[in-house]
Amino acid sequence: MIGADEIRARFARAMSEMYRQEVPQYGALTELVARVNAQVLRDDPALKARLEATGALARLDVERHGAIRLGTAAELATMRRLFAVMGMAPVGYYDLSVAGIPVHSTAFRPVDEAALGRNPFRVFTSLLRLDLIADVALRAEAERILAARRIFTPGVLALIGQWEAEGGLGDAQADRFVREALETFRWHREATVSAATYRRLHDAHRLIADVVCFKGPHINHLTPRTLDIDAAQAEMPLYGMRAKDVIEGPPRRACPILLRQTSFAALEEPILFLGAGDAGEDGRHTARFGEIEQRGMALTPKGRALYDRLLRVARDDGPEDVPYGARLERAFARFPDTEDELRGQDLAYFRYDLTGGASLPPGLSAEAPIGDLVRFGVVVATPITYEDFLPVSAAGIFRSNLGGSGGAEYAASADRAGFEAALGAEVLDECALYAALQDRSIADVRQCLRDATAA
Ligand code: OOG
Ligand code: NI
Repeated sequence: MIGADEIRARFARAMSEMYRQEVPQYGALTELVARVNAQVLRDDPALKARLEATGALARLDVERHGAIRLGTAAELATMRRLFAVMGMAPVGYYDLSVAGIPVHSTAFRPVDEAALGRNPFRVFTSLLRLDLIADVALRAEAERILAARRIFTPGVLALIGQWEAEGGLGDAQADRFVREALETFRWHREATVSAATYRRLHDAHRLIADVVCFKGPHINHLTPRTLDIDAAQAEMPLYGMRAKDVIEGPPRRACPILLRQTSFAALEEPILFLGAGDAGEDGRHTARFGEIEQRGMALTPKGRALYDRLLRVARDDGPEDVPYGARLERAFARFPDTEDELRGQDLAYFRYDLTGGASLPPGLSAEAPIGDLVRFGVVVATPITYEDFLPVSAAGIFRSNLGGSGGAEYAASADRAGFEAALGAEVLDECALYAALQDRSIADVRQCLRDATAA
């Protein structure tokens, strides 16, 4: 039997190869990021040592996230089963209607530390919300078109069923699963609708056309992780890529938090509409783009609330004549930027490990406050990496690839229950995952200290 981690690693590799063929600029982007990362590691041996110690270095070269947009509840439910074969579970609920984008989303990803270390491949997965579309006739037409398509191959459905029944796949079956699953994410230049239908859906929202008019949910980007997004952003024009103006997320800091992202504009690709004679009618569609990300530490609910507040300050309350980047810097001056403060004020999650050398000083027990154990050098605290996404940033990425204006306004309305009903499961709470990792590391440290004292 081949384990879920191995299947995920094979799939991520195959997806990356496919996307490099489909979108050559993605290949250039991965080269750029590899160069920037190598430079950062040369310049910062301390960072390199830390990444090595936490296993983050080993996964860096293969680390990718992608994104897809689905049209129906049934597609989402089957996608959950497909990702389960690869050890990927739905984490988090993201409501993007607040930003004028008619979707809600989750991220399928590995959850435990060992699996993340093996291959942290994740897919930001959105479900189109036809309920937000006011035009009843158009909504019905979109539903009818979506109901007729089959985005999964019979082969992959059979293998998912077999995995569920038997709890695993053999080597050859795992390879077949990867091949068959990949078909769902492939680009098809043949639209499933006429030019007129495409235009009607496109006029309601470009995103609706992207989801409804094609045979499947083509992977729309694949994102490598950089250690210095400012350097990578500055180099993008040298590779002929037009990066979006603003890096989404927090500003550059001494202690990186959460996630910073930037993208290059979607390509205009030739498509072929249905009908209009044998050859079909030519059209053009923009959907697929490139993105890079830099990951920082996961924030506690308290830290996240501060992040959200300062981001609002930078967006809404900043003086109009000051550029956004400067407003962001100014707002985030109020976010502590040393690890001691972030830990002391309970703003970020950390994992704790024994330093090895130090033994318990007199007067300190295994049950002492963890902060004391760190202060006396018994224990070292390392920030836990943020493995998830940010709704405001995601909306910015969506928008920059929908040709500027997002178009319609929607009455903001999260519908987590509706999303979970479609998914056929609850989404996991990301903070609970980080807290569990932190708590387990503290419990392990204490147990080791108790054992050492008893010995
Ligand atoms: C997804 C956009 C969000 C991210 O990294 O936040 C995203 C999409 O355009 O489908 O990928
Ligand atoms: Ni992305």
